Amino acid sequence: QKNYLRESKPNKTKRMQWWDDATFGMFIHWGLYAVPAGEYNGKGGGAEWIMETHKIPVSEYEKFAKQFNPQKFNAREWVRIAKNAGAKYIVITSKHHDGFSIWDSKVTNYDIMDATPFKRDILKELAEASKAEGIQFGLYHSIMDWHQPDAKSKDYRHQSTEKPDFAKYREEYLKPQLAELIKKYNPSILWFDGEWIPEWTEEQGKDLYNYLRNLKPSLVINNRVGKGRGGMQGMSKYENAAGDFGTPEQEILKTTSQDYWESCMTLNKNWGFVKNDNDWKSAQVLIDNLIDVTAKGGNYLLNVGPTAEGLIPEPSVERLTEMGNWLKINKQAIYATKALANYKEGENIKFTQSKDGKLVYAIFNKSENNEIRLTSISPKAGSKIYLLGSTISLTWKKDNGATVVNLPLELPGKYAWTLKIEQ
Ligand code: H79
Repeated sequence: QKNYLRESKPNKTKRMQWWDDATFGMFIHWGLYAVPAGEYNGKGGGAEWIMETHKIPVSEYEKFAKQFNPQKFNAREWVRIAKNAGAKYIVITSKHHDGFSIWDSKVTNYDIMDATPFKRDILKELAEASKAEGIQFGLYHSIMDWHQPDAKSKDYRHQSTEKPDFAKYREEYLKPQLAELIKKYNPSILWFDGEWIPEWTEEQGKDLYNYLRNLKPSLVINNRVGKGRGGMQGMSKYENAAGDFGTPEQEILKTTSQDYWESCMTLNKNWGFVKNDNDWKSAQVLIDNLIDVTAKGGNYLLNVGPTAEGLIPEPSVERLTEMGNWLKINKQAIYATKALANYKEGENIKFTQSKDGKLVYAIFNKSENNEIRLTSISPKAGSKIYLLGSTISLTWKKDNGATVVNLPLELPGKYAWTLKIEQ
């Protein structure tokens, strides 16, 4: 057993490079909770948390498995939706808090093969489709488990009166399932959650981290594997916490960070599918978020919650398509870039730079008088400035210390535009 907890910085940089360069991923929350779709016994509330929200007994919740038969599921189609959005990786819920396994697990019968009429290995199909389409494949896995008797946490009412043996769950259920997932589907990322239960400790997290890296050294693992996460802003709150990156949830860091981080966010209100959740973020907001996250050096993991039929909701697809169209023009400013100390100017301009620092990208979502004034960066005389999506070199001048760039009358595409500045 090698100790991966004290990896050298150059090693980590190398291992994390593809992930750091990827910048944009698609999260997928899919499981039995897609069946009730946010409503139980005529009452709304809860999505992937519906079991807890409505205090549904295990034996009742298990019945959703019999109804889980997503005949319209097409793995290739889902991966193409991600790819067409410009996402470079997907992360799907192998098991959420409800404890249901959406792959062919030999460790339990509470899985897609034994408990549902569907009987198709969802993860196998998605792993293969991802490989075929050149998309990195990641798995979300909940440490907390409301179904396994030995996993029952004293924090949740699903606990039984018997004494749960958490160590047994950890050693004989959680770890074997994870080993199975690595062996069968070769994931690039493991994304843990549900680590806040008091039964889980930082020591167990470090142990698990090491166990998994020994099984697959190149794995990228989030910081929820241990107890380091500081609330919903998600960054590790102490030195040497287990995990490779911070996980702000439904929020974006206020500024740049020295640590790797990824902001995960929903497209509407919920992670899992909820039939009457129509509170969709606009394409403008989503693209502004992607720019903001990138300028601050993070990744953006944007979620879809497919239906029990196996479809990614159309409003999600529409927004992801808009993002993909925007990225087709502006991709150079997003992927494989790094943050500038001065990551923004005013409210409407954000900066990124190429890895070698030779190119600066000024991304703006608003301009006045067909010009952009920049005061926080100062290109050398003779520097060329281009607009991404156009080949014409723009005219510019210095004015009172500011750099004033003349924009063409017609800007390519919608939502936001990028000046590429050759320093
Ligand atoms: O899978 C999705 C949600 O179901 C799950 N995470 C995303 C990715 C999620 N679980 N819980 N929440 C979201 C909100 C829970 C917050 C709390 Fe806590 C858990 C409050 C107290 C315990 C974590 C630990 C945040 C603050 C302390």
